[in-house]
Parts: sequence; C-alpha cells; structure tokens
Amino acid sequence: MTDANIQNIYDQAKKWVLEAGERLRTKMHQPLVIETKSDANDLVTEMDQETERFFAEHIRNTFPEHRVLGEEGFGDEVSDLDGTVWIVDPIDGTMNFVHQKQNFAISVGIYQDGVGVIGLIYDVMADCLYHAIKDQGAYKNDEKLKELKEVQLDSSILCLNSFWTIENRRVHEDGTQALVRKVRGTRSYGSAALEFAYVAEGSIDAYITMRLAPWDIAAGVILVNEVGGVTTQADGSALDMVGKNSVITGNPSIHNEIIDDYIKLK
Ligand code: 2AM
Ligand code: CA
Ligand code: CA
Ligand code: CA
Repeated sequence: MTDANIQNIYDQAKKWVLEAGERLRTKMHQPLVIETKSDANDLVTEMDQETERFFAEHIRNTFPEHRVLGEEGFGDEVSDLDGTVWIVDPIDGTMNFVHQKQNFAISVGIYQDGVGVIGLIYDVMADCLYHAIKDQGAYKNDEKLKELKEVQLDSSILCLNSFWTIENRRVHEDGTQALVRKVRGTRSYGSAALEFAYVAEGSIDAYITMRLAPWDIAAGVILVNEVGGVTTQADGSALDMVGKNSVITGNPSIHNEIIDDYIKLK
C-alpha cells in the first residue's frame, strides 16, 4: 500500500472517529438500554451497537474491499488479517460509559496483511485523540509523544485489574502481589485502549491484563510501538490479533523483568 493510500485511510478514519465521538457526547445523557453479555458485569448499550454500525457502514461504503472486525458483531467474520482489516472497539470501557459518563474511548486499529499501520484511540469526553501511523511516531492531539525513557521497576506506575487468569492458566499470585508492592503505584482505569494510550504517553510504565480481544488492543499496540514500547502476552509470547490474549504492554526496560520475575504465568 502506498503512503498516499495510508494517508487517505487515516484521514477518513480520523474523521469518523471524531464524528462518532461527537454523536456519543450528544446522545449519552438520553436514557440508555443496558444489556449484559458474558456475565452480569459485562455490559453493552445500544450506543456501543449504534457506534459500531456507524463505522461498519462508512467503511463498507468507502472501502468495499476492506474488512471489519468489531466487538459487537456488525463487522465481518474475520479469522485472518489478509488485506486491509479495520479492528474496531466502538466503546472501550462500557462500564465507565454507563457509570461514570467518562473514561471511555473509541479504538480503531487498521492492519495491512497483519501489520498494524494506523492506530486511533479517542478519549471521547476529554476530546483527546491519540493517533499514529506506522513509522511516523505517535501523537496526542498535535503533540508528538516522546520515545519512552528507561525506568526502574521501583519507580514505575503499573496498571492492572482483577482479571488474573486466562483460560486454564493463571498468574503467579505471590509474584503478582510482590510486583504490586514493588512498584511505586498501581492504577486501574477500566479502558484497555486508554491504558495503552497512557503507556504510549509515558504517564504509566506498564499495563497488565488477561483475556483481551483484538479490538481492545489493536490500536494501542501500534501507538506503543511508535514510542519504543513493547507488547506481548503475559508469558512473553507474541500476540494473536484474531484471538484472545493476555497482555503486558510497557516500557522495554521493565517488560521482561515483570514477566520473568513476577507474573510467571503458569
Ligand atoms: P469493553 O468495555 O470494550 O468491554 C475493562 O477492564 C477493560 O477490559 C475494558 O477495556 C473492557 O472493554 C475490557 N474487557 C474485555 N473483556 C471484558 C469482559 N468480559 N468484561 C468486562 N470487560 C472486558
Ligand atoms: Ca464489551
Ligand atoms: Ca474493549
Ligand atoms: Ca467495547
């Protein structure tokens, strides 16, 4: 794909992300229909569905040869990343959307034959867009994000949550507790996409979570790559962008240490 093509796709994607965010801000104070998915805390609203439909329709009309992988099922059945695939999370942090009316994001990652080429994460209520085109750096609105500097674990801030298992594997619980005590502080924002964006901007140093889907991470991985960060599964193996993943993303100076000395996925 030529640079001009990528720029055109990026321009469209950015326009739609901002437009979808504007629609969410306008409609979010209307009464919401809230349903549950895999369990009582796994929420979905009609705004998640409407936003994903908005992306799927625009992408199909403008780029009919592209495919869409989305959380809410309005995209295509995607089991490989051949060609151009848009990986869309219409609202990342639905629980925050419902309970807090803030701290949620639209996440769009665009992959070309398996390579992440465009990442957009839009913090809707803050009107803050994190964006990257492969090999051109990552940005927070107009500000170019800096390469991550070396950090020590005991002066790091770590994001994590209460998901400590993936399928029949689990983190080493004593090790993970030791990690929580070792770092300077822990945080949990409840939006995987925003947590990736915070790693990219250097406001947190690593983020650990189990059981994420491609749409949670597709854009974030691209942003973090652009500032020299690394993302793997919790045992250090490569991510699977069409399957479920455990995830550690962060500063390369602490990434391996966290995996080898603390998480020790069993
Ligand atoms: P979502 O809001 O798009 O569902 C919450 O810690 C983060 O984990 C959010 O990014 C959320 O994405 C994601 N997540 C993935 N699977 C989840 C699940 N089964 N239940 C709740 N959150 C989930
Ligand atoms: Ca969800
Ligand atoms: Ca998500
Ligand atoms: Ca979602």
